[in-house]
Amino acid sequence: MSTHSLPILYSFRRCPYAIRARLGLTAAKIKVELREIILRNKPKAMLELSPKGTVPVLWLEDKTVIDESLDIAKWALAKHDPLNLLKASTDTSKMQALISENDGPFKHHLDRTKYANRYLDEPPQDNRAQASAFLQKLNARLNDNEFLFGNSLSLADITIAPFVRQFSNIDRTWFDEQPWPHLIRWLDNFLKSPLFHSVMQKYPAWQEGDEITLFPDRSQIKTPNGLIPDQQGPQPN
Ligand SMILES: N[C@@H](CCC(=O)N[C@@H](CS)C(=O)NCC(=O)O)C(=O)O
Repeated sequence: MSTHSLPILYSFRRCPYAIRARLGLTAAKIKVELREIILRNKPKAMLELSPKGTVPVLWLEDKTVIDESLDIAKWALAKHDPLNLLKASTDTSKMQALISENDGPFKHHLDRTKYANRYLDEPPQDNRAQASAFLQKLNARLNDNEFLFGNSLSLADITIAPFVRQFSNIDRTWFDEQPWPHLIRWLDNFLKSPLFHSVMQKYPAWQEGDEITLFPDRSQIKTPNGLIPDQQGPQPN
C-alpha cells in the first residue's frame, strides 16, 4: 500500500456517521485527504483497510485504521480541541451514555421509521414513537440549556445532531409539529452553523488515480452568514 502525507478519510456526504467524523475533524482543524465514496460501489482500497465496509474510515499516516465514527471524532479532538468539545461537560459517562443511546436504540428506530417498507412486519408508528421518546429526552435537556450538556457545544451535540437531522428529514412538517420546541431550535441552530455547512460540501466520487481532494477546502465553503471556521491556523501535531 502506498504511503500518504495526510490522513485519508473515506466518507459519504449524507451518512450521519460520516458527518460526525467530518465535524470532529473540522472542529479539530485537522486536514485530511477526502475520498467520497458511493455505498453500492465501495472502493477496493477502502475494503482492504476495513473489510466491514462502512464509512467513515480514517487511514492515518502511520497506517493505523480508525473505522468507527465516534473513535474518529474522539481521536481528532484528543489531538486538538479549540472549541473545548471534550471538556464542555465533566459528566463524561452521562455524555457517553447519551451517545450510546443515540447510536443504539434511537438509530434502530430511526432506520425502521425511515425505511418502513423494508420492515413490513413492524408497525412504523411504533418505531416513530420509540424514536420520539429519545427526542423528547433531548428536548428536556435543551429546556434549560442551549446545548445538550450546558451552554457550550460539546462532543454530544456534534455526535448526535447528524442523526436528529436524518430523522427530521423523514418528514420535516411532522417533525416541526411535535411538542419539542427546544429540540427544533437546537437542530436549526446546528443546521445554520458554519461548522455544519463546512462539512456538507459536495465532492465527486473518488476513483483510484484521482488528484488529491483536500478537506476541508476553504474555497468551497459557503455559509449563510459568511462565517468560515478558520482552517489556516497552525496544524496540530
Ligand atoms: N458504527 C459505524 C457505523 C457506520 C455505518 O453504518 N455507515 C453506513 C452509512 S451511513 C454504511 O457505511 N453502511 C454500509 C452500506 O450501506 O453498505 C460507525 O460509527 O462508523
